[in-house]
Amino acid sequence: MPLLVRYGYRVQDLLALPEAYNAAVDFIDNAPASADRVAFIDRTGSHTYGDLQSCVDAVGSALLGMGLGRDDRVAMAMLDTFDFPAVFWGAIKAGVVPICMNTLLTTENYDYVLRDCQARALIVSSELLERFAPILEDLPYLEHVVVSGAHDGHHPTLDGLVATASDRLAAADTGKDDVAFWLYSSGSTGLPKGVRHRHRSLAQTAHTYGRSILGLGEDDVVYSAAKLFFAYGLGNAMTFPLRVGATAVLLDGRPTPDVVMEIMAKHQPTVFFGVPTLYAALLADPENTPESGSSRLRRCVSAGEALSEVVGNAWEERFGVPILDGIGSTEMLHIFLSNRPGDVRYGSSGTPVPGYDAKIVDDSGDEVPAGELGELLVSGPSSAAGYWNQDDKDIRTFEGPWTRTGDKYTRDLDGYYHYGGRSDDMFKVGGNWVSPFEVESAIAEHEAVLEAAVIARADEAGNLKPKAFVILIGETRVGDGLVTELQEHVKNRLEPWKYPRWIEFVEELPKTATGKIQRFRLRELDRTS
Ligand code: 3UK
Repeated sequence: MPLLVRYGYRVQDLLALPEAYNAAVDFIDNAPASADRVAFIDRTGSHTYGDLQSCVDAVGSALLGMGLGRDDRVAMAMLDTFDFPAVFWGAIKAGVVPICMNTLLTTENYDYVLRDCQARALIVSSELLERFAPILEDLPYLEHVVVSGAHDGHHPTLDGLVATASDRLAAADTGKDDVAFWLYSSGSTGLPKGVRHRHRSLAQTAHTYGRSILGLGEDDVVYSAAKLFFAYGLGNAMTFPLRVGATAVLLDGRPTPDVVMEIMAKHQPTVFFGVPTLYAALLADPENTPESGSSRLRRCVSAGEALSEVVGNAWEERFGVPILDGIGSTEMLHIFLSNRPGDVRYGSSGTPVPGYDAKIVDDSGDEVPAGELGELLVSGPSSAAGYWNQDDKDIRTFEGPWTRTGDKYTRDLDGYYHYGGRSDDMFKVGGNWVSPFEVESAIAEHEAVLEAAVIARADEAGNLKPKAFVILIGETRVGDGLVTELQEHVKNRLEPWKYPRWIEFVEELPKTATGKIQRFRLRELDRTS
C-alpha cells in the first residue's frame, strides 16, 4: 500500500506502468495506430503516425547531435503545427526536457522564462522569431536557435536538421517518475512559474480523462481551440488522440469564431474542446449550427474557466451535444473534476475524475461541510513534481499528496462541485464574502452585457465594495438608466452586499494569454485612474 499512502489516490485507477519508462516510447513507438493512419492535420496537410515516429527520432537525434543531453532543457515557442509533437516527443525520447512556452508572451517574459529554465536550445516558429531577436544574444545559457517554418537565413531550420539526422533513435533510459517536460503556468497573478511534470502523467491523464470520461476512440477527429502549449490543449490535441490512434486537427492561427466554424465545416470533428467565452461567442451568431459546422460532433468540452448554465443549455439546444465542463490546472496537468456524458449539471464542475480525490477546506485545513465555501485541494496521479526555482510557492502549493488549487469551491449534497472564484480575488464587504466571479456571472446574465469583471475598491470611508467593468454587446448604448438597471439586476439575484457600487463601461478587459481576466491589472488601473 505504499503508493496509496504516498499519493493518496485509489490504486485501481492507476496505470500499471513499469519503473523503467519513457513516455515517447509508450506514445509514439508503441502507438496503437498503424503507420499509415493520419495523426495530425495542420496547415501543410496530413501527417501519419509513421511520419510522426520517424520525425520524433530525427528530432531527438538532432538534439543529441547539438550536444544536448539528459535533463538539458529545450525551450519551445511553437505554433500548433506537426512540428510541435515532433519536437516535444523527440526531446522526451532523447531524455531532453521540452519547455512549452506560451506563444503570446512579450519579449520581456520570454527573456524571463529562458533565463529561468536555463534552456540550452530554443526551437521557435518563424512567425515568432521577431519577438526573440532583441534578447537572443544576451541569454547566458542559450547555445542553439532552430527555426520551425520558413527559413530566415540566420538560424538552422528544423526541416534541415530533420533531413540530415538519423531517423532511428534509442530511447533514453528514463523512469516513470522522472521529469519529462515543463509547462509554464499562465501567471494571472505574477511571473510565470515553471511546472515540472513526470513521464507517467501523460499516460495517466489520457487514461483517466481521455479514455474514461470522454471515451475517445480511433475514429475520433478532435479539434481543440486551446493550443498545445497549454496543458489543456496538450492533452486534448496530442496525448489523448495519440493514445487511442485518433486524428487531431491543428490550427496555427487564432481560433476566432469564424475560423473555428470553418474548421468544423472542413474537418467535421467529432470532439471539440473550447473555453466558455468561445462557446458564448459561437452562440452569439445564430448562423452557427451543426449544419454550418460539424454534423459529427459527439463530445464538447469546456475548461479554463467556469461555464455558465445559460451557455451550456443554449449550446445543447442548438448543437444537440452537451458541454462537459471540467476543471483542470497546469499543476495537475489536466482535468480532475468533470461533468460526464449522461450526467451533466450545468453550473457545476461535476465530480472527481476516477483516480483523483478532492477536498474543500477552511483556513485551518479542516474539511468544510456540504454547501460551505472553502479552498479546493486535489490529489491524483498526474500532479506536478513541483515548481522550478520557486521554493516558497512550491511549499505553499504542494502539501504532501494534496495540491492547493487556489480556488474557492462548495460541494452540494449530491456531491457535485461548484466554483466560487479564486481565493486570491475574494474580498469581504462588511464582513461578508464576495466572489467577484459570482457578481460577474450575475451581471453577464443581463441581455445588454457581453462580459464583466469585478474587483474590490475602497469607498471614501476606506471600506471595500465591488466595482464592475462591463463590456456591452455590439451596438448597445450607455443610456441614462443603464447603471441603475444593472445594479438592480444584480440586487435581484444576489445578496444585498454584492451589487457593484460603481460600473465602468469598457471596450476590452485585460486578459492573460490564455484568456483569464487579470483582476490584479484592473485593480492597478483603478488605483491610478
Ligand atoms: C481555473 C476553472 C472554473 C481555476 C486547465 C483544463 O485552466 C487550466 O489550467 P491553468 O493552470 O488554470 C487553472 C485554474 O483555472 N479553471 C480551470 N478550469 C475551470 N475554473 N471552472 C473550470 N472548469 O481557477 C484553476 O485553478 O491555466 C484546464 C486542463 C488543463 C489545464 N491546465
